[in-house]
Amino acid sequence: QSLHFDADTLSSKTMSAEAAAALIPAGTHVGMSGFTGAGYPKLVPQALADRIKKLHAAGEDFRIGLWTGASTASELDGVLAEADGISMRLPYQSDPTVRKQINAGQMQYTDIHLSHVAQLAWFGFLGKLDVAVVEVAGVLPDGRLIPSTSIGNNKTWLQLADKIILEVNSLQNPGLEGMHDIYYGTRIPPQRQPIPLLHAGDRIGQPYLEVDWSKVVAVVKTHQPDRNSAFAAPDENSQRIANHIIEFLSQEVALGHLPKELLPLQSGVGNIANAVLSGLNAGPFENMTSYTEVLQDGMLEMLKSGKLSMASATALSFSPDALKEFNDNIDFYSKRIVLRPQEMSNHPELVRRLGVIAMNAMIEADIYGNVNSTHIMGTSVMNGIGGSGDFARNAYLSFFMTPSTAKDGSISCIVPMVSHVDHTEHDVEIIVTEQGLADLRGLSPTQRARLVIEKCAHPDFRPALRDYFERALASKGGKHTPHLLTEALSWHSRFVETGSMLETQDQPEARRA
Ligand code: 0RQ
Repeated sequence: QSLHFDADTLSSKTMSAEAAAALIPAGTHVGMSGFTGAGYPKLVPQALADRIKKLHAAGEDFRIGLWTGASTASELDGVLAEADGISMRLPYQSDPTVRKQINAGQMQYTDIHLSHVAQLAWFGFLGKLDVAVVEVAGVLPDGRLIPSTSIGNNKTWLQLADKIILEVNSLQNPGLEGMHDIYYGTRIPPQRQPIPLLHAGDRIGQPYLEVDWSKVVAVVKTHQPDRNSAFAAPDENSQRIANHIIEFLSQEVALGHLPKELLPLQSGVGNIANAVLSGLNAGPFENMTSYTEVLQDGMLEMLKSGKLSMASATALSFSPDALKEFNDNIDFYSKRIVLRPQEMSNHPELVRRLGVIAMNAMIEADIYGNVNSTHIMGTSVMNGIGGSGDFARNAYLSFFMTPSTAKDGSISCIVPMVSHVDHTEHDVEIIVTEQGLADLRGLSPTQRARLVIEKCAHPDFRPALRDYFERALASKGGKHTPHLLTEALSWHSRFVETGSMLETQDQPEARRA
């Protein structure tokens, strides 16, 4: 039951996006819905961006701190960044304008594990949340809210914000009702209790979001689609990566390390992840489950084929074709999908308990198994850590995957030392490129280095990696994790200077001199 709601509440609070945007003060923290291009507000951010542009033209300062679930779309991140309206962004983004401004030093960005965001807000560590702008799929006669295609941090935003603006999107499928599971049992320490979820498909909460309607200052009606980006068909490298993983999982089943239906799958975003899921869909495993963050096309196909019996996530991020399949058969899918707040979909306690198999893409790994998921050449952020850390550290098996080279072969994705660390050698178990798979479990750093070089590096870079490692081992430094400190990041600086990590003929000699 939602507080302060009666028959007139909805109509009395309904207004235009412009009128609603006018209720957001300058300098505030605004928590918006949205996760991987799903369930973000479609009209209020645009109206706010227009207002900000006018105020800037009149010489007034106006920026907000923008908090979301994860990445949104050009109608949210894009327009607000173009209006120079964001002072601080958290916790994950993938928008080209936002990225450009962060890397130009014009926008502050704090990149946070996605499961941590809600608790950090509750602890008060992020400051006060002033306004929530949340898309919902509908409002029940008693005032409770039917969540949209993502939940993300919406429960927390609605509970913590002083003022709430709701976008009610009539284009979202009414059949979403009942798919969500909002757990209201979270507490902050020392009141915390175990979370009563034992299987990936368990429901431990309720299908609706509660809201205190005395805080709702505006309701805006919308009828707009989510971002719905299409995926490229899996390329050869992605397929090879997928094949290595499936072969490895089959061996693990044969060894008795995994049950034949595997353990709940987590799959990151992007084309490699989708290729792995396509491979699993065509592969030998039956009756699989998933406990993941974002449900993309690949998992929908697995649900359709019956290979996946159920899927848990916090967002539905589909291509236009997959969205049509989902909408046309929502009765089938809604029985097999549970959407949860991101603090639950990514919860370390649950990931550990369920024994999730985590599969995430990366930018680069080093020979010792440290992984960089976020930074190009150590300084420019790409997207953010997202949920990869939530899953990698707590998973039963933790895979990181990448093609062995980037930018037409000029960059090796296996390097002597990563230029930024998101996942340390302690959190990374299996590294996979199209060249092969390195199973690092139980190995020492030097054992890992030999395996990563031989199995994962591209042949164009393998000799130089062997050379680096052998010279590091022969140097007077420690033999546990051998490095040549003056050379460890030279591959990156060579790329910055010359546009390639590949050595020219005379470089190795020059370096040894
Ligand atoms: O550049 O866009 O200019 O072409 O990085 O690389 O190969 O297209 O791979 O789209 O899967 O992204 C790690 C960024 C991979 C992503 C990352 C360049 C490459 C290209 C993208 P262009 P690809 P993907 C849970 C999991 C963190 C969050 C996460 C990511 C661009 O997967 O953000 O794991 N992960 N979430 O050319 C320089 C290298 C490079 C490189 C690739 N070594 N050096 N550039 N690129 N390798 C889900 C969520 O949290 C939502």
